[in-house]
Order: sequence, then C-alpha cells, then structure tokens
Amino acid sequence: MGRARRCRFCHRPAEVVVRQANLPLCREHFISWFERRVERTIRRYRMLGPGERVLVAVSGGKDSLALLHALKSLSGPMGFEVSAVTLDLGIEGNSYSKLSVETASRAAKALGVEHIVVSIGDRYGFTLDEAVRVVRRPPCSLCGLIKRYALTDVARELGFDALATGHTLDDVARFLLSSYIFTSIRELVRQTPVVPPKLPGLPRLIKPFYESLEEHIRAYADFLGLNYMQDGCPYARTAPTDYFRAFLDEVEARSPGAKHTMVRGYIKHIRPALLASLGNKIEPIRPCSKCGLPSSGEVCAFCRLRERVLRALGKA
Ligand code: Q46
Ligand code: ZN
Ligand code: ZN
Repeated sequence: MGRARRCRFCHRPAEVVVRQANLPLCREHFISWFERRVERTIRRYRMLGPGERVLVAVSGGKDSLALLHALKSLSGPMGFEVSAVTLDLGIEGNSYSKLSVETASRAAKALGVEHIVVSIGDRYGFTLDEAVRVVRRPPCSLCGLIKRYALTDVARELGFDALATGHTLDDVARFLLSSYIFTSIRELVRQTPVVPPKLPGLPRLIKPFYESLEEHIRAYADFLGLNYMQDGCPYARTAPTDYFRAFLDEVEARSPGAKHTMVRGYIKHIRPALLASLGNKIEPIRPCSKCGLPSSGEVCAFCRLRERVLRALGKA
C-alpha cells in the first residue's frame, strides 16, 4: 500500500500500488486498470469475439464473483454476452451448496445477468456427498471431475461458445511449479489460457484471469463491495503442496512480476518445445460411448464414476 503516494492518473491518495509497474492507483483507477488488464488477456489469447456467448462458472467465492463482474463490465464494449452457471453439488456440510447458490444468484441478479442453477443430484442422480461416501478418493479430486464434466455438459447443451472459469495467475504458476518438480509433462502441456473444443459442438474453455494476481482480484472484489463467500467447503483441507504458494509469494515479493514472467515464458517458449518433443504421443480423444463427451477411453471417467456410485446406492 502506498502511504503518502498519489494516484498516477488523478493525484488522489493511492489505495494500491501495482508493484510490478510501480504504479500507485486510487480505487476508481485501480478498477479500470484491472479490467483493462483482463480485456488485454482476452484479446491476447483470442478468448472471446463479438457476438459470442460465454457461460461463467460462479461458485460464489471471490474469484468467480470478480470474474462475473469483470466480464459483465467488458461485455458491452467488447460485444459478447454473459450468463452465469452455478452447480449445486449437494454438499450439505456448512450449508455449503445452499449458500453457494444463494450468493451466486444474488450477484447475478444485481448485475442483470441470466443465472442457471444445475443440481448435480437432479441431473445425474447422485450428489458429491454420496460420491464421497462410496468412492475412496480425495473429495476435491471427485469434485474436480464432476465440476469439469457438468460445466462442459451444460455449456454444450445450451450452445455456449465459451465456458469461463476463475483460475488465476497464482493458480497457474503453482500448477506449473508443481508439474516441473514432479515431472508431470502430460498435465503440463494441457495447461493453457484457452482450451479449444476437443470435439465439435463443445465450448472452448477460457481463463480470463490467466494474467491476474490473486491480490489484485481481492482488491477488485473488495473495492466493488462484492459480497462473496468466505471458504466454507467442509471438504477443503490444506493441500499437501500448499508450500508452493508460500514459496511463489516470496519470489513475487522479492521480484515483482515473477509469476507473470514465469507463466508467459512457459506459454511462449517451454510449452511449444514440450509439444514438439511429445510429438504424437498425446493420447487421442474420442466421444464417450455413453454420453458423447470427450474421453481418452471407450467410456469417460465421469460415466464410469456415475455408474459406480449409482450401483453402490442401489439406483442403477
Ligand atoms: S468445492 Fe469441491 Fe472445492 Fe469443496 S470439494 Fe474441494 S474442490 S474444496 S473449490
Ligand atoms: Zn485515480
Ligand atoms: Zn461419458
């Protein structure tokens, strides 16, 4: 924070200093600086074009509410249309799913954005709580599989051009670092700001916060007074690799801009080299024989999970 510093644009007292640019900004100019940066990311990676429809995944947390707000603000000038979707995963603890749907609905209504709520229980016959009871796998890994599948499925059904998620620059930098260290090359090459549709008729997956730091997203959400949920998922635990967060934060504090340099360098230089070295060793994708969504085998991972859970619950 800039004690006696003044905003570069209007000379009112600064509330944020963007460290990598040594740029002091007042509240209003920070909000417009932040949105310009998201706009630049969208243009740089060709995430959205005029006349397109984007579905934003909104959980009610800080990042997804900020994303919905930023995309709604940019939708007029950039000429695209925004809708929001919230998955009711059926997590009863801490009333998590209920609060998630309520928070997202309130935010979408305030912005005048269409809000779609999809109950996993109603649509697929089982909730996350039920899957957790039946399958011995970490809840967040089951949750990730279910969310990825359901969001793509809904966006496809409703004919959206793109599906936007609130992944941040910090998320991407952490993922790259852990993939380097544990040499997860196949996961590494899949990490891109835009994932083109793997099969015709599917949305492209986009991450408009690919170049936005979490600390800036938090400041944006707080300055706008967004009423976001604090983390309340009963399954959330400290991830075993959370020390990467502390490490990268320290690198960023000592060398402002380091996370961005790392991610840009990966996209421009490292990923193309990895792709060239992998050649055609990347697994081919085909439609799942049960649901038609992309799969690396005959039946996709979600359909296999669903069958297993429904059978254990006596519903299959
Ligand atoms: S909702 Fe799902 Fe998170 Fe809960 S089970 Fe884990 S991944 S912590 S963002
Ligand atoms: Zn200003
Ligand atoms: Zn399937």
